Amino acid sequence: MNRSHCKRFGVPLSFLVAATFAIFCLGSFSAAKPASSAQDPSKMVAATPATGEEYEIGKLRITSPWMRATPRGATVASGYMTITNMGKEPDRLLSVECDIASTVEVHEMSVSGEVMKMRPLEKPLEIAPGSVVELKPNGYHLMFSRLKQGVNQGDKVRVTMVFEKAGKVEIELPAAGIAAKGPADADKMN
Ligand SMILES: [Cu+2]
Repeated sequence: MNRSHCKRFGVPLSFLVAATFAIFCLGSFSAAKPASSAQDPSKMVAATPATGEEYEIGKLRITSPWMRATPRGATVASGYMTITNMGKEPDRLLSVECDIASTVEVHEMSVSGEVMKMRPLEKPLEIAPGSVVELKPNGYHLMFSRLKQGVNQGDKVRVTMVFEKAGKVEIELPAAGIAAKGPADADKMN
């Protein structure tokens, strides 16, 4: 083909690529919401957007990791994510480490009278085969205590998680705003 022909299509083509990319991004975002509450893990895998904030380790998939920025002087923070077990055997979260906190525990919420309280799990968090375990506000969460530094919005906090079968994985929790109710990405879109 001749040169002028190529040139004529240069601009519309790049526009087309940009538009396709934008549509893809929007599509990924809208697909992300139902995925976090999906109960069928096979469906969830198909719907998981390739945002880069997902990790596969053995038979486990970790999606939508996030946390909130901490208020000034805070000594604790909590972290959230969704863990899917695509395997046929249960796995358990044995330990979690993070440079910004002296201890990291998995907490659960319980209602005592009319007050919601949190407490460390007595046994390691189990991810049953084929199940989706959500760590989210008012539910299971990673509890970072004795913080060595505050967390600012936009930070990516590196966390090492050790699973009984899947082994060790290092993930990043992007920090949303102090009052965020969902992952950092959702926060940005709002
Ligand atoms: Cu807690």
